[in-house]
Amino acid sequence: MLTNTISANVTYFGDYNGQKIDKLSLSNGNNVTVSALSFGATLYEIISPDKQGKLSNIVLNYPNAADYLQNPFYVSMAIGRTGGRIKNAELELNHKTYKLEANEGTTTLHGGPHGFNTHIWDSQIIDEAGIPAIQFHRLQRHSEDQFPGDIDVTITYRLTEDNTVKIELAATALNEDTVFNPTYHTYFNLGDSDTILDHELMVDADTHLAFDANKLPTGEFIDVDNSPFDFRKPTSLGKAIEAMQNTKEKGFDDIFKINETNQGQGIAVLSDPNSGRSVTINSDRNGLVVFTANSFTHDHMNLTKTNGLGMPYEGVALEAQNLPDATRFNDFGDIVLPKGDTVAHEIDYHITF
Ligand code: FUC
Repeated sequence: MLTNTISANVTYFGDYNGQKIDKLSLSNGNNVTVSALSFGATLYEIISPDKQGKLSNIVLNYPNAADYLQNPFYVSMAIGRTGGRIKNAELELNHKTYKLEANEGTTTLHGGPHGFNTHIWDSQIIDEAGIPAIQFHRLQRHSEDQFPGDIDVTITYRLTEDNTVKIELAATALNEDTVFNPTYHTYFNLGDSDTILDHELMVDADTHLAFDANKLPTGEFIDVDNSPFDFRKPTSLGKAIEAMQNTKEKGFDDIFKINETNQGQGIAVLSDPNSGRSVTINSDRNGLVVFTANSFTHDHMNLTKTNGLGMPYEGVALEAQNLPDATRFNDFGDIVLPKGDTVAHEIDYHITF
């Protein structure tokens, strides 16, 4: 029988608004550690060896809980109920329109101003047949975020012996039909450099979404063929970002539609040739947001990696989710969670070094 090497640890991280924040960690026998905070169910760090065995954190983070809400970038936080933008803060469901709260002009972004990332979650280490896992739980109520009905949400982190971090996001609709399209806003930087310009990215997507001026999807899909959006083979992020310098965004803040042929061989692979580290992302959802942190600023970004300053391209957020605002379009996939039903979505990061 194989011996379980996964161990768990809980430490005090700091205070937020007078409340105690815990940091919960899992480690395996290969010196890989994943830690998450009860504040926002935030993915705080993934420590991984490089090809020489040197340990570094490969996920952007901040030293204090309060730093996380000082800017609009959702650094590695849990996002829900719905990732991405909802037009006019109006959720279409069952031929009705539900008025939500806007938090970006007239748009609801990433679950609105009272989404998953803004709360302190109940947290514990659980035992699953002798293997520890991290579990976060809370009731997200209609009275908090104006989405229809209350949902009971559980987020579970698992770490495997072969260096996969598995994050499961599960919800039960308690009293009304609602929507559930959560994600993790994980920013990776796999190396020792301040930016991800030396990284390579593969995304299994033939198309990406067209947007209007408010970054809201128009419903059209654009072929990646012959464009800087073609990441179907591993592609230099530095070169692709250079090819975007004539755009307003000066990089990527885009939503790729994952090919239906994907069968768990990785919807995306991010690699850093210098450190030898690589992350393969798996998810059963039909979308991936790629945000290359183009608009990161120096101010209000007390990032650990760059000692208190942020900078463009410091990380790349890879957000596995269903295509956004999906109830408005016929072919964007199903995010409806009927009353009484439970759904679970998993996002996996398999690390090699
Ligand atoms: C991504 C982007 C948004 C926003 C956010 C922090 O989800 O699509 O534009 O900047 O990250």
